[in-house]
Order: sequence, then C-alpha cells, then structure tokens
Amino acid sequence: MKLSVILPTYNEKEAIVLLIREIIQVLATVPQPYEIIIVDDNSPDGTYQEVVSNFTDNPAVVPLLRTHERGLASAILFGIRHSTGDKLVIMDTDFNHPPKLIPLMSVITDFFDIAIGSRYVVGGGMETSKSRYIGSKIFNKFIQYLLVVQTKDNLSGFFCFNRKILENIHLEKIFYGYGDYFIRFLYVMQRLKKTIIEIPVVYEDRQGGLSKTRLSIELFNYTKSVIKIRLGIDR
Ligand SMILES: Nc1nc2c(ncn2[C@@H]2O[C@H](COP(=O)(O)OP(=O)(O)OP(=O)(O)O)[C@@H](O)[C@H]2O)c(=O)[nH]1
Ligand SMILES: [Mg+2]
Repeated sequence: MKLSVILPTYNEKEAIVLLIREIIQVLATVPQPYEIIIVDDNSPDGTYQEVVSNFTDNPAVVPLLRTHERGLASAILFGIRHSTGDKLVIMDTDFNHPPKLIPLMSVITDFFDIAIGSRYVVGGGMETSKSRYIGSKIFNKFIQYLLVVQTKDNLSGFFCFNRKILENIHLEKIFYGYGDYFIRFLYVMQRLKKTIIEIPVVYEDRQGGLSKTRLSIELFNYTKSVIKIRLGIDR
C-alpha cells in the first residue's frame, strides 16, 4: 500500500523545504512506502528550484514543474496523474494543514474511502480571525443545505483517499477552478455512496509566503459553483 502525498505550490519557497522535511519525519513512523509529489506552476520565487536543490538525493521527493498552466485544482489533478500510490493525500504547503495527521488519515482510509481533515466537527478549528472562521462555517452550512451533503467541511482541501474511487470518473469535470474543486469532489463521491469520515483538525496559520486566495472573488466563484452543481450544469 503505497502512499502519495501531493503538494501543489505557488510561491511557497519560504515554507516548502521545512514542510517536506516534516512530512518525511512523520512518514518515517508509517510502515508503507511513500512518495511526495510537488506540483509547482513555475513560481516566480523559485519554489521548484528550491525543492530540486534540497532533495536531489531523495528519490521519494518528486518535484514536477508546469510551465504552461496555472491553477490549484488542475495542479492537483496533474499530481494525481503522475502519482503511483494506492492512497493519496492532498494538502496545502503553507502549514495550514498539519502533517502529523497523515498517519491517522492513512490508517482510517483502510476502513473508509475518504478521510477529510475537518474544521467543523467537534475538536476542529482554524487559527484565523473569528470573522473568517464564522464566515467559512456559514458558507459550509449553505453548501450542505443546497447540495444535500453530509460533509461539514466542503472546502477543506486536506484529505486522503483510496485511488480506486477515481475509477470511471471524469476527473476534468471535478478538478478545475480553485478550492471549489473540493465541493464537486465531495458531492460526486457522496452521490456515488462512497464512505467519508471527517477527522477534527485545527488549521494552523499560514507560515511564510503570501495567500493566493482572494476571499471575495473566491466566495463569488464558489457560490456560482454550488449553484451550478445544484442545477446539474457541467463546466
Ligand atoms: N500549483 C499551484 N498551486 C497553487 C496555486 N494557487 C495556490 N496554490 C497552492 O494551493 C495551496 C492553497 O493556497 P493558499 O494561498 O494557502 O490558500 P488558502 O489556504 O485558502 O489561504 P491562506 O489563508 O493564505 O492559507 C497552497 O499550497 C498554494 O501554494 C496555483 O495556481 N498553482
Ligand atoms: Mg493556505
């Protein structure tokens, strides 16, 4: 049972090496083989080169460079397609998502199809302003209500799943845009009756670098995406 950790990066030079080192440390405690795939969209700050120069002697670290495309969701799909693991972990690269949870997610997905790191189950949370936390919680309620889904954190982006659940799924119809790919992913998986468990996680504050999320624009785009899913309109 090989594990693939997929890390999409854009201008994450400040955090990426520390993050990969921490993931390697955490994964030293799990028995299965693993790979860490970095998908960088030619970041101007040299994130890709930073990874290459720090991990040349480690074949488990696989840096990939995209020069003709940009975007979070398509980078994740690129990483999935270039990965070889039976289980996949997707996470942010700015320490929002704590690597220490990976072993638990990996074990839990022996019993469930998908494990999500969730901010909105008991024990979960987010180190951010109260207004961003509450705003995100309310928006997640809106998603739950409109799409009739059980999942409480539909914008998590920190998750582990068994590769086999992707069989016969048109992935381009899910993995496009920004964080809204995760709403589509969970919606499709719940309609297919895949088993999903939400594990409480406290999102830590971004360490270094700048945010790529433009909150008001993304909120508008996410709302559009939710309505399109509800109406059954494809991209
Ligand atoms: N490859 C790639 N990765 C991206 C792109 N945009 C964002 N990312 C990565 O996606 C992850 C999430 O982006 P963030 O800027 O942290 O977004 P956020 O977590 O909503 O916002 P923060 O509060 O700043 O943490 C990070 O690992 C980014 O480096 C992109 O266009 N291409
Ligand atoms: Mg982040």
